[in-house]
Amino acid sequence: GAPEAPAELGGSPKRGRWAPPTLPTEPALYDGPFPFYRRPAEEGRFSLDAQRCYHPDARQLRYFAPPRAERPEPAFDLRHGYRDLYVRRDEGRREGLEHLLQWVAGNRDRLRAQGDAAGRPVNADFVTWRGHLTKVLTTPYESQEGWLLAVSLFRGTLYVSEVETPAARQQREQRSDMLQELAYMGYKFERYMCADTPDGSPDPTGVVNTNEAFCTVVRTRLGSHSLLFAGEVDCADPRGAWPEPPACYVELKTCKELHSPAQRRSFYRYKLIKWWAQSFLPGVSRIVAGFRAPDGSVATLETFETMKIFQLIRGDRGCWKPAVCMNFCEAFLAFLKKVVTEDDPQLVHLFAWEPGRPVSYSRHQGAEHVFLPAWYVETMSG
Ligand code: 0WD
Ligand code: CA
Repeated sequence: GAPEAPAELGGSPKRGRWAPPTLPTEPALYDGPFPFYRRPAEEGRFSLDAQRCYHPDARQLRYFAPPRAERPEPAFDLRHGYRDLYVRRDEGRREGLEHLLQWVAGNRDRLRAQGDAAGRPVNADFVTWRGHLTKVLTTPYESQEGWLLAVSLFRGTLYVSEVETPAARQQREQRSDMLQELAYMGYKFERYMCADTPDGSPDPTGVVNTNEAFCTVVRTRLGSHSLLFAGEVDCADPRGAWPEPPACYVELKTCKELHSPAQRRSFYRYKLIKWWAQSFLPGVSRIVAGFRAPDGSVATLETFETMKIFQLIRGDRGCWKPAVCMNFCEAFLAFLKKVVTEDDPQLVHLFAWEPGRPVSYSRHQGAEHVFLPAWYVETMSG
């Protein structure tokens, strides 16, 4: 069964005064059997074009077209185009759940027709971005970056939307040119690995525009929590072992080349946890990594099957455990259900976490932090 409810969950009386409950994050508290996680099913797709405009279709989906050899020949030059062929998304524009809500609103008749015992317009306990859940999954093992998640209950569904922490904002605004180039190299790698058509070949000469995105919307269940979330995916493999979405999707990553067993172990411990969580959540079956050489070329390609990653880390005592990540996520979702009980899109509970501390929350009524747009509340109330 599930791990025991942590002692702190009931709220700890401090000198007789009631203190709001918190949720501890220590891995040992969540070490238990892997919880029930239903195989994710694709519920829909949408695209964002070069101008960041929403389209309810798969026009931005690209196709996996890797080179034959593990060592690409001719070499991929990941730095090519950084100065002159790069159109960057305006990251200062906080989009929140906007595009996902556009998809929900556009599919409201179908979502309603799915039938919901509770009579909700959206037949799910939680609606959010996959990236937000990735952060929750990795929390028990994270020691660097905290998070802030805003939560509102609206017509029976909990909406979860990230708020940028002051530290993350500062980091984003002061990102060095070197880090920006590294981010570019990740996108450029996609251009070398993907084609625009199922039978096409990559054309890495064009512009990299990070406004463009293809997103899958999946439905799944973790323990007693039904989830509807969207995630950006890099490409689909029409010829792979799993031709159906979401298993046909391939996640592309770049990483500094590994030179020693110690470096590889550190990669498994600190980086692979994030890659695993991100792809496991929506049922993406493969992650293809390009390991970068110092000159900005790809030295080797390596494929990680999402479902086999736990075998790579199992032998390393003190390494992360997938079950801990999932049990913590289940406990966190239960915590949200327990705390956020008033159905009101104007009411926001802000859940905050910093490494070394438990998850805490604060309550905000009206204007401040409200994230469900008026158009969405109106559309879904009709
Ligand atoms: O405005 C916001 N607060 C956020 C917007 C926070 C998180 C995501 N987003 C947007 C992204 O721009 C994208 O449209 O949501 C969509 C992706 O959501 P997701 O799949 O839930 O996010 P995640 O799993 O963190 O990222 C998936 C991919 C990334 O791939 P890598 O390999 O780097 O993990 O989405 C892209 C990126 O390619 N991506 C972004 N691209 C530009 N700016 C960003 C970003 N801030 N975040 C993710
Ligand atoms: Ca990627």
